[in-house]
Amino acid sequence: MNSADDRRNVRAGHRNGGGTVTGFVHKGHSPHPSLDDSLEGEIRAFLTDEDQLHTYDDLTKVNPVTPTTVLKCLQARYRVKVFYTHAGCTLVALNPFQPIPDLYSLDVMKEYHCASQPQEFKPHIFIVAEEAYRNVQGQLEPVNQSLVVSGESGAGKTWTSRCLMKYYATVAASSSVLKSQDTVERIERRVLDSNPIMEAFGNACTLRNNNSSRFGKYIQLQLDRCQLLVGASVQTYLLEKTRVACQPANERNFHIFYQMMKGATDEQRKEWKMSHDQRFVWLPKAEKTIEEDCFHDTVEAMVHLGINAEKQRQIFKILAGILQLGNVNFSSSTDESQPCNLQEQAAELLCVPAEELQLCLRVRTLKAGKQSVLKPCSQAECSMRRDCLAKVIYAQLFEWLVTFINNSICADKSTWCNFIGVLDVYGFECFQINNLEQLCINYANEKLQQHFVAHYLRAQQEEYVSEGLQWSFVKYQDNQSCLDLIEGSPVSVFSLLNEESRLNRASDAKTFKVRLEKELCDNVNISWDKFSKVPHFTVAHYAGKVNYQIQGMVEKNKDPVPPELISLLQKSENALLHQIFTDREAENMTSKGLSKVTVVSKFKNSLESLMKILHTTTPHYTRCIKPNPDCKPLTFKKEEVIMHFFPLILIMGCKANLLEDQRKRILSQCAFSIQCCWLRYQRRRRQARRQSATLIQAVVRSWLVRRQVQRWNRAAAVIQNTWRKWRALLKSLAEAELDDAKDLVK
Ligand code: AOV
Ligand code: MG
Repeated sequence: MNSADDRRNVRAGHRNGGGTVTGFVHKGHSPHPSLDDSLEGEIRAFLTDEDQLHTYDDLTKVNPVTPTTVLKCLQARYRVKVFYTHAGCTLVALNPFQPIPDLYSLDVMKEYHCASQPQEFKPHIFIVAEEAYRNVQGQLEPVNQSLVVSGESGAGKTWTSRCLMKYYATVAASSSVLKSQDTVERIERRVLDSNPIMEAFGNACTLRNNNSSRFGKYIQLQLDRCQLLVGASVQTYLLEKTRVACQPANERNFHIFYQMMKGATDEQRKEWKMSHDQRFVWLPKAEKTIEEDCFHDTVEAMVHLGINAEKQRQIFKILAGILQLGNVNFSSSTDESQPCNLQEQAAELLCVPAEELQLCLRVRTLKAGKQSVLKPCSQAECSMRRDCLAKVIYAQLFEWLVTFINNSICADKSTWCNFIGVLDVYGFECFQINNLEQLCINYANEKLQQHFVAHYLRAQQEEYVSEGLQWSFVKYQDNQSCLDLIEGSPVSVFSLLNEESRLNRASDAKTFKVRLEKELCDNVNISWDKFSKVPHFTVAHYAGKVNYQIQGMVEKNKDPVPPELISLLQKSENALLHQIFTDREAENMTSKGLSKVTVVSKFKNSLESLMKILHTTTPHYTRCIKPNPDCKPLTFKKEEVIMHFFPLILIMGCKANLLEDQRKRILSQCAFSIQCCWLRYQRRRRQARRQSATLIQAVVRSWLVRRQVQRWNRAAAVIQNTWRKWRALLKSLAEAELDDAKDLVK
C-alpha cells in the first residue's frame, strides 16, 4: 500500500467509523532487514518526561510502557506518597508500610461516594469500591460484583479488603439491627467484627508478614433493593493447619495463642493451666507483633457476634488444651511419668478421659476383619498422632467459627438481592522448600491469573466493540497448559497424587515420583533435576518456576486422621468440642476416620465453586505491591517490585529481561498491542493522532523485543511492517493536514 492509499484509508476510516482489521503478523519467513537507526531518536521525542512521571495516574499512559518506565513511574509516585495508580482496568496499590493519616477517613469516603465522576478523582481503592457499588444496580438488571485483591505476601491484600469492607459498611449502612442472645448489634458492626476474629484464628506472624493470612477468604456483602448492606457471608479456603503443630523457623503460631498468653486474667490462667512463665513448645518466640495485644478486641468482637461467655470459655479451653498437647513428648525409654503428667493436663483441658488420650496417642488399632488388634506406636508415630490431634481440633474449631460467623451475619435470602464479593487469597508462594500447601496456593493463583487475563483482554475488546470496530488479535498465550498440568484429566499432577493417595502404598513418594516422570514427561510445564538429592518436580508457573518437594506430598494429600482420635473427641465433655465432632461436619468423618476426600480434591472443588461465582460477577482487580522485602516504611526497592509486579507488566504488554518462555508470551502480546494501535489509527485521524504515542510505544516495545530475539523472523516482520505503515501514516497525516490547512486558507 502506498502512502496515498494509506491516507485514503485513514480518511475512509474517519468517515465510516472504522474497518475490518486484518492480521498484522507476517506469515512468511523472510530475512529481517535492519531497522532505521534514526528510529530511536525520533521516538525519543515522544517519550514521557521523567520529571513528570509522578503525575501519571495510569501506567498504560506512560511512554513507552516498559518495565523501566513503569517502575520509575511507581517509584516517583511512591516518593511523593501517592500509593494508588491505575494500570488500565486494574488498580495498583503500593504498600506504604505506615499509617497514612486521612487517606481512608470518613470524609474521603464521602468525597468518592458523592462524586458524580469518581474515576476523575485521584486513583484510590475507593474508586474501585464505588464503581462496583454503582455497577451493582446495573442498567438493565442488577449485576453482582467481585473485587479481587491479589499480590504477594505482605503486599496489603487483607488491609485493602478491610478498607473495602469499611467503605461499604459506611456508604451502604442500613438501619437494620440483628439481635443475638446477648447483644443487639448493627449489621455493619458485625460484618466488620468478623475480621478480628478470623484474623486472630487464621493469621500468623511469618518471615514475610507480621500479620499473614494463613487461609483464603471470599466475603459476600449482601445488599437489598435500596443498596443497603443487610448481611454478609464468608467462605474460607485451605487453612494452613499444619502451623498449629509445626511452625517454620522464625515464624509463629496463630495469633490467638499469643493473645491468650498475653491477655489472660489470673483466673483464666489458672483455668487454662497457663502460668506467666509457662513455656509452650508450639509457641516459638519470634518477633513480637501488635496483633498479640489484641485479645480484648478479639473477645469484644466475639461478644458482638453473639459468641456468649460460656462458648468463649469452651473455645479458650480447647486452645489451651492444644498448647498443652504440644508439650507432650514421647520418650523411647520406659520412664513415662513426664508425658503422662502433661497428658493429664491436656486431657483435663480437652475434657477427655486421660487414659484414653494416652492410649489413643500411643497405641494404634488395626482392624483385621471383625477383630481389632492393638499395636504400640513408635516414638515418631506417637508424635504424629499428637500433631494430628491438634491439627484436626484446630481446623474443626476454625470451621465452626466460620459457620457461627455466617449464622450471625448472613441475611435471610428474601431480604437481599445482590452482593459485592471481596476476595482476599494468599498470594503466589515460592520458598526454598515447597510442599502441597504451596502447590494448592499457586494453583489458585494460576486460576485467578487466567481469570484476570481473560477479563483484561475482554475489557480491551469491549472498548473496540463499543466503538463499532471489528477486530481480531493474535491469541495471547495464556496459562491453560499449566492448569492442565496441575488439574487436568486424564493425567495431571493432581490426578496422579489422588491415585497414589487412594492406593495407600508404603513407598508412595517413590512411586509418585516415578509416575510423574513417566506419565508427564511430554509436558513442557514440568521438569525434574534428576541429580538433586531432594526429589522434587518443577512447575513453570505464570509468575516463575517453583520446585515442589515430593517427599510427604501423598501423605499430606491423604491427611489421615486415626478413627480412635475422632471417637475420643466425640466423648469430650467440653460441649463445643463434642458438638463439632459429632454434628454436621462430623458426618463427613466416617467410622474409619475422616472421609477419603483428598486435600487437593476438596480444594479443587471449592476453587471451582469460587470461579463459578467469579464468572457470574463483574470483576474489579486490585494488585497490591510490596515495595520492599523488609516491610520498611516508605522504602521502594526496584528489584522487589519488578519481581512481583512482573505478571501485571506482562499483561500490559511490556518486555523485560525474561526467561525464554516468558519472552514468547511477550511477543504475542506485542503483536496484540500493535493491532490495537493500528485499529485506533484507522478509526479517526484526530483520534489516531492522539493515539500515536501508543503506537510508538508498541513499536518501541516490539523493537526492543526484536533486539533481544534477533533470530525470531516473525517478530522482525511484524515490527518492520508496523514501522513501515506507521511512517507511511505519519507522512499521509502530515499531507492530510496540509490539505486541511489549505482548505481552511481558501
Ligand atoms: P497481605 O494480606 O497481602 O499478606 P497485609 O494486608 O496483611 O498483607 O499487609 C501487611 C502489612 O502492611 C499490614 O499489616 C500493614 O501494616 C501494612 N499495610 C498494608 N496496606 C497498607 C496501607 N494501605 N496503609 C498502611 N499500611 C498498610 V498475606 O496475608 O501474608 O498474603 O498471606
Ligand atoms: Mg492477608
